[in-house]
Amino acid sequence: MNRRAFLARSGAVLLGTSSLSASTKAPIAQGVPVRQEPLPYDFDALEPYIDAATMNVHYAKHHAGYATNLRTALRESKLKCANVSALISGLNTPPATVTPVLQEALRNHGGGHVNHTLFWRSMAPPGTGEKLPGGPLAAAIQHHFGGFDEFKKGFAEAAAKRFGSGWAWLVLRDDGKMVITSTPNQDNPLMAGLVPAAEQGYPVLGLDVWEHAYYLKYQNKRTDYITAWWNVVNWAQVERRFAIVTA
Ligand code: MN3
Repeated sequence: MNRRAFLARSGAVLLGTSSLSASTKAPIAQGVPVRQEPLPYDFDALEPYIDAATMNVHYAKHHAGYATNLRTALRESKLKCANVSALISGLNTPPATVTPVLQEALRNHGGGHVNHTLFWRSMAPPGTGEKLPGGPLAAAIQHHFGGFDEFKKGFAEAAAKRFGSGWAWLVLRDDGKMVITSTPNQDNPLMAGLVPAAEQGYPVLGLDVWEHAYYLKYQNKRTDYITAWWNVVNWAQVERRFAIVTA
């Protein structure tokens, strides 16, 4: 992971350093502010694939908790942060005010906040968007995986096989390859030096496979949740993120 390249692309303000933010022409849409964005749809809008009760507790309790704890950790670290994506990509080499305990808190809650922000953005009410990815993203999936069905199978496998809590990802690596990866807990592929090199890259799509994401409706049947989730993927938004990371 090339941190400088990430900062340039994201227009980020990292750890109080603002020199990159004004001059870059890179779009900031990949950035994640420290506060929760409003959900772009109602809690019940993803029914029947993701139920309203799960959405409510997931957004208003789990994600809200990560965001609150992130702000506490930033305050205790004496850090200002305009873009949490940039923060977590540089967490391996934090300033001296960040103790190991605070670094761990920023990793868990900063990761949790970024991951969930990307997750909400990546979904839309069923039937309202494209059923399949199009444009350059479709071409890239064809090139790197041999087809959409092959990609879908590999991604679903990564999500199903993640032991315990974590995420499955479609990422674009610095070497230009698109790969499917998986991270434990709230780790994110942007966390250079904290996640294994093979898992690193710019997230294009992520799926939450913590039990809190599906247990109320699907109980132990994680694969049913994964199968259902494809119906609410917002491909237009995923294509947009792909355009940003390949710009
Ligand atoms: Mn979650």
